[in-house]
Amino acid sequence: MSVLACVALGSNLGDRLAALASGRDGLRRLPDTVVLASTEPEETVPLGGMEQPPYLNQMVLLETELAPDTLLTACHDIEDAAGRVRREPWCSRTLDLDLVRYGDLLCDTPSLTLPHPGLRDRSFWQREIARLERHG
Ligand code: PH2
Ligand code: MG
Ligand code: MG
Repeated sequence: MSVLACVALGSNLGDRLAALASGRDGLRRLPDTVVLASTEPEETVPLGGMEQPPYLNQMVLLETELAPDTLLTACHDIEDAAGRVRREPWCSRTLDLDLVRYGDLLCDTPSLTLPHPGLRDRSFWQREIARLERHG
């Protein structure tokens, strides 16, 4: 059974556009997954109170047969392949892929909360999802 999922991409280090492109490529290569639509990259003010460069953010709509935890692990593998170094939470990153929605699934486990809790206060994610929903 396939599910519509939203993955948020973010980058604020190095060549941000190239990082987002490698994230989209990684998603396109996933098995049993089709990228249906992406929003245009948009520059956003860094959230979280740490001094850091501005982000480019983008949202991708997928149709996937992967289970949510499998999709999340695949997102982390794509981040690692883009050279992401994990330091403290909310620090600058070459590429961040967050699973924001997985169909209508609600879950709250130590490794995955759906919908992503950041959706409540990230107006750019809400706006991007609204654009993707218009895609049909
Ligand atoms: N991601 C963060 C921390 N702060 N700020 C913006 N504008 N965009 C992000 O994607 C973002 C952030 C940690 O994941
Ligand atoms: Mg994030
Ligand atoms: Mg993340």
